[in-house]
Amino acid sequence: EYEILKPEVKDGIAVVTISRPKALNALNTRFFEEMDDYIASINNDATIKVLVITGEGKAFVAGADIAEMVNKNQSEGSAFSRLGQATFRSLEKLNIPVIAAINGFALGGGLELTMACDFRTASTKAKFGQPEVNLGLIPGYAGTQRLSRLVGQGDALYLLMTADMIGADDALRIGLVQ
Ligand code: DAK
Repeated sequence: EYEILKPEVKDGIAVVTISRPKALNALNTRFFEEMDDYIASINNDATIKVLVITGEGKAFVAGADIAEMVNKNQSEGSAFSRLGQATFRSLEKLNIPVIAAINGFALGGGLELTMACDFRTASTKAKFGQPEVNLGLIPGYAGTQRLSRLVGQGDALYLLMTADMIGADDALRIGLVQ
């Protein structure tokens, strides 16, 4: 039983909706546990040919769950970071195409999640950013690495160091979305 993920399958296409709209689908420990389980189930199902990931409401994912992170000490923070890195690595290694269907805010850990997918598609309402620096953090889930590979070092540093949010047109222009 998932609390956060809403999975569906139709004609070999799996669509999983991240559904915690009251917190703009922010990523907490429960999300990573459910996503690990879900990825394993997709891996074991040869009838599924494509996976689409999207978010419910006005956000795709507005980042890691700040309310959960704020109480962590150094070793707990480190474990939370490694947990997300492992989940996103498993997603990246899935042997079917994975598409992020970005319906709204994709910030921080949310943008990192999209970058572990093979393709990113965006609605005109989508907003992208790496605002970790505003919290005194750097991205915890390998976003620094994936972002610079996708868009080049200049635009990656711009997003990481300014925390600016960009819209879908600019994301398309810099090659962040297809
Ligand atoms: N976490 C938890 N709750 C969040 C959230 C988040 N990231 N983003 C939004 N929410 C909650 C809000 O607190 C609010 O809850 P209530 O007050 O209603 O209870 C609800 O979602 C609706 O949000 P807003 O009222 O703020 O909605 P608006 O449309 O006015 O604004 C916004 C939307 C996306 C501009 C705004 O919510 C916002 O700025 N959100 C925070 C964005 C953000 O800073 N995200 C975090 C990025 S940092 C690491 C591990 C992980 C990470 C880094 C390091 N290590 C352990 C090393 C990852 C970091 C990040 O992802």
